[in-house]
Amino acid sequence: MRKGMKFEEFVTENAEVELGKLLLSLAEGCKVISHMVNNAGLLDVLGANDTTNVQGEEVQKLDDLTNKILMDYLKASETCAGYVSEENEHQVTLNANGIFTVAADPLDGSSNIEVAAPIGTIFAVNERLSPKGVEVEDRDFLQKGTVTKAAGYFIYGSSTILVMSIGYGVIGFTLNTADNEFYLSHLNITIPAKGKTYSINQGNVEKFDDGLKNFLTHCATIDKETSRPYSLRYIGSMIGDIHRNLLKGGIFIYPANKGETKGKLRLLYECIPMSYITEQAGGEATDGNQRILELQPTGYHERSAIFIGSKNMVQTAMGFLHAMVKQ
Ligand code: AHM
Ligand code: MG
Repeated sequence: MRKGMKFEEFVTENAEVELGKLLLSLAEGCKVISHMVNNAGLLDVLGANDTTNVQGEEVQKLDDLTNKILMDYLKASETCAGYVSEENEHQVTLNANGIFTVAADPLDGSSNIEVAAPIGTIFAVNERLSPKGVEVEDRDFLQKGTVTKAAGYFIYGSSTILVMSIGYGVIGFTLNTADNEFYLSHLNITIPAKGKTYSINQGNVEKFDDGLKNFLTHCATIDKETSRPYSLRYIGSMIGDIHRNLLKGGIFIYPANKGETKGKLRLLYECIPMSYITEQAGGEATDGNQRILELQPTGYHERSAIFIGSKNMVQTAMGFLHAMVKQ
């Protein structure tokens, strides 16, 4: 594996043939999405669709378009049996003879579309459990993150970058706008064990449990030895925040409100793929009690609290949450 190699070359040399076909199709679809996002102001794609998704959220035109693009390209892969996403209430069979399923958030952070902040596509690939030749079933998708076959995200920021793992560490490919090809740009991404950044919607602080409030106070307390106070960085786009923390170190938190156990972010196509990538890069991800990858999904659109990022920071946060650390 060498820097500068084409994504296609990487896939041919490193992934099983069937998985390779799926990943190549996905990347082709995301090139189209990247172009659309980059030129959004010039195309008639900004704004809402006048519809709501299964979660009652306003659907942006780009949410809908990107969902359709992903479905078309994954169908063309011939190896992707089925698809579920933030925009689809139920699973869709794409290729009855396919052997994988994909759970995706086609355009995460879509409230940032109109302000040109980073947004992205998140995906997780599983092996289907039902027999080939028939429609896909719930069990093909509702699998723990510990058996994820591949996962990653495309970030559409100042560059378009694909960050992914097929179970052997994390690498990144940058889209070269000159020839519209992805090239290996980030070899062996590892998240620093300590970071100096915390990412959380601090505006919700009154809804947080005391343990979390104490952790946030800890982050903002001056202490030269541990380089505190840490910097608060929150874009409102999970992909943007986690991508930064993955490369530079940090913790991203989307907690449950006081007295609740679920947060805002969806387990299947947001928390599991981002946790898979983070663990593959040497970091940690938990819902506050359990490793995210060990949670058994029970519904496509189920939510989870998440604390994800640098090992030491996640562990310190858990200490505060469980009141094992005094300030
Ligand atoms: P979306 O999938 O509808 O775009 O929502 C998910 C996004 C995340 O990317 C981000 O971290 C979070 O919502 C921000 O939520 P909030 O505005 O409550 O802080
Ligand atoms: Mg999302």
